[in-house]
Amino acid sequence: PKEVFLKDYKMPDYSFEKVDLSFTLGEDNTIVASSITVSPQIEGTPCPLVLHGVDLKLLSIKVDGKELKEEEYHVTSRHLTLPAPPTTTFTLEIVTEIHPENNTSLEGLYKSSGNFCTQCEAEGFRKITFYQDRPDVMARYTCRIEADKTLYPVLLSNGNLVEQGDLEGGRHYAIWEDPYKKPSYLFALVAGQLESRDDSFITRSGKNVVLRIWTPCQDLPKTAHAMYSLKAAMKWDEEVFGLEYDLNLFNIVAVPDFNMGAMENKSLNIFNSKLVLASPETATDGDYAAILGVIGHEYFHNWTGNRVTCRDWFQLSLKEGLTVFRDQEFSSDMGSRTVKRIADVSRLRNYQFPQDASPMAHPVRPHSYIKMDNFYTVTVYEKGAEVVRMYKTLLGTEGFRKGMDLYFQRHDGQAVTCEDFFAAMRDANNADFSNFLLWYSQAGTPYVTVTSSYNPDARTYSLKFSQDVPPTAGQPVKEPMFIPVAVGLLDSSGKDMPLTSIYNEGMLQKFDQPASTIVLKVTKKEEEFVFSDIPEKPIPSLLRGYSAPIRLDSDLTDGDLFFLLAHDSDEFNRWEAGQVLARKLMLNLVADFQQNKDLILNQKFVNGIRSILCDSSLDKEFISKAITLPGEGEIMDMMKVADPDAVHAVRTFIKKQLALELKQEFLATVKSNSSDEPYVFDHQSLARRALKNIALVYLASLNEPETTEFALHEYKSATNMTEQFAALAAISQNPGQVRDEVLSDFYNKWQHDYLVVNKWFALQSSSDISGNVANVQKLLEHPAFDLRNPNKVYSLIGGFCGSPVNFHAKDGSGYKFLGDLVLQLDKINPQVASRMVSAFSRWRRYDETRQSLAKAQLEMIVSADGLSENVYEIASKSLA
Ligand code: BAL
Ligand code: ZN
Repeated sequence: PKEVFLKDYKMPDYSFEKVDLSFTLGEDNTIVASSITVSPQIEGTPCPLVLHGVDLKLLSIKVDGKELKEEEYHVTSRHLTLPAPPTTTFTLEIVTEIHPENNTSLEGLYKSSGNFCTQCEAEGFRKITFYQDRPDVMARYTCRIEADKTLYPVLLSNGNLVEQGDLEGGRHYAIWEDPYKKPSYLFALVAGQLESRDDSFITRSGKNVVLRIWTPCQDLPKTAHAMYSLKAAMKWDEEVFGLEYDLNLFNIVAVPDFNMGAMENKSLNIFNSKLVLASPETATDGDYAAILGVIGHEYFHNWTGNRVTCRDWFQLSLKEGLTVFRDQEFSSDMGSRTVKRIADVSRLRNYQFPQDASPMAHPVRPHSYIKMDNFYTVTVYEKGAEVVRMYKTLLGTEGFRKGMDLYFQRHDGQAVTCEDFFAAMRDANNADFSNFLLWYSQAGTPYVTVTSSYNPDARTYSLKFSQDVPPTAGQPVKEPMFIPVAVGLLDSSGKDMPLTSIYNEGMLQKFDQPASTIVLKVTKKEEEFVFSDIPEKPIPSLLRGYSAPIRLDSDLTDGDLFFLLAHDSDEFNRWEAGQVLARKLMLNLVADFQQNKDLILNQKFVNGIRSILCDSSLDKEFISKAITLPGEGEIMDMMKVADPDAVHAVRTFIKKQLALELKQEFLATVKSNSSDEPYVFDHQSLARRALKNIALVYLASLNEPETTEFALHEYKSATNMTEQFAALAAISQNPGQVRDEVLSDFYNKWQHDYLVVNKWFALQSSSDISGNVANVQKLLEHPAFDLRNPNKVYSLIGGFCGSPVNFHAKDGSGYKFLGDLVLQLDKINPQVASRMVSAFSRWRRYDETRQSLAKAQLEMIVSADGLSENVYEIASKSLA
């Protein structure tokens, strides 16, 4: 397979001004006719025109109305080339035949539950027609859709509906026109039996925008929250970034078969139905929050992605990192900022850090790829969002907004690069960012250590930083990064000391106003910062709000950490202090476990958890996060050789021990947070449910008849999915008859709702119950399971890979299960198969036995006949 490199980027040889598409949709085939106005970049200079095209049957090709002779073009399995097209502007007309009815890759035009829909990002448009399928080719599109009127009464595409009518033979048509230039990846078409929830939004300049969310009729009642989220997002973007919607119509369509979460096609967002449909009875608070965030995310792309797009796919984080940052901020403003930050940082640590330390480690802007689909990663998205967040940390809210304004002023309607974003931020603020761009080009999580010292005579306090970026594939040696570290100093009463000046690299910086938090700019391998006028030895609160995506190690003692946990004014760092303590404690217990020592839980830790749990001044959602132990993956990630069994045993031990010692407190928590009120998705209510649910998980871990009965009562009396599912999950921790009965009761209740059934699959597949691979094998045969549906695969197979003990079972059964399935899946849907094979990429982190078992599966996969490029890239890079 051919690798594409960023360094080889070349402008396209031809620009496309206007594209008229016409689709004749049928049951046995679809005919796509395109008419494109093509202009050479340099007039008068002969140059071949190379169009992308995959799985297309070419029916005809004309230039300026004249059919081309066979010798005037040639077609391969990937391209259509015109070796000598006209050297001035011309019209190219192409007719192709495609087969959406057989397209299981869910890329290009395909069918989902009988309806037609598209997914073109990154390179799916080439499965629809021959085209320069790259984001820097931006054109104005019209789209005519013709189909059977009974089977496909609704015909949608981008932009405005300009014409529609009936045709002979029970057929009808619609013509859509998008006034904005766009790259092919933003093209969309939907045709099917759908109905819409309609609403409207008046923009701040007074424009009326019609909003429509389309689903099959029976799902319409479940779109209320999505509509609420859309309107909230539209308002938020106006208020926070001054960005207004630019058309009179905004459509969202929910489809059950979708590789990703959702897609930001211009004015016609297509969503995985999981991220649109919600009712209190069927969706959890987590689902509601995800819908809010993703509806916001796709809407925000209208400016960050669509109006200003990427020059090439290496720049993906330009739109994704920025838009994730925007959706994170939106969700923060709609709920608890601290809790959202905690959730985002946990996600980064549990998924991105491991990727950054694996053979698949890549910079936020990758240098190369075989299949771009493989780079829609937590690094490009989540670490990319952290990079954007650092601009804001460095420039402040106003400075960041100035940078955004300049970015749009300079680049509206263009396809640009990460440097363009950087330059806008820098120029709008006259900022000195020195080596900040390294965040885009260097992979690996920087490791920063801090040592502190206090000089009582000079009343100075020094923080010495040392940074190291670990080597990653293709990048053995790294430069020091530009790391913003937000710092506060606590006095002995727990209050923030006023900070008045700082000395660094021979420069004394005095602040106009004393500050409680300042942002240190750490740019060198070793660097010291000295605070003056510090009356007593402080406790430092480092990396407040998690101001940079790094691993931080400091000389804080356990006593300091308990102090921060109790007093830090930065709530994120209060949580973090607890997490640092828990990680240390867990790692020590893992060592004990490995040496067959008795496990003993530190009483100070138990007391710390108790005091958080019982502190009525704290936000309940914050408490639920603060009493949640770090994930097993996070702990394994900190070990030299990851030991899933030991980590699992230790985490289970601590959980049970806490439940034993704090049983009365947990019981009281569940009782005092129960409510008969109807479900409302607001912060206060979801915080209450979050706290109640975690308390229930602790209690049920005891596996005593009394606690199981208690959880069962919660399961039976729940009136919403958040509480019902949490009770089910709590009970399911313990194998046995109760578990089996409750799982089967849940299925019987919800078998008609595929989204709920997916939760049921995921709960079972991700279970830690030993030997669970056999259950998962059985579930593959369940009538509700289907390998062709990505959500089902993510629930059942993805869920299984997320269970460290079972996926990494020492007998290799988990690896074999996945290896076999990857090959089956690859024949159906390479993108989904390649996501699944990623679970192997960290195989070197484990002991030798596991290494050789996982490696054997990867070798088997790589050598399989007819393997997709998607799976080949991940599997071969994992082996490298
Ligand atoms: N652009 C792909 C889906 C998303 O990130 O919005
Ligand atoms: Zn996105």
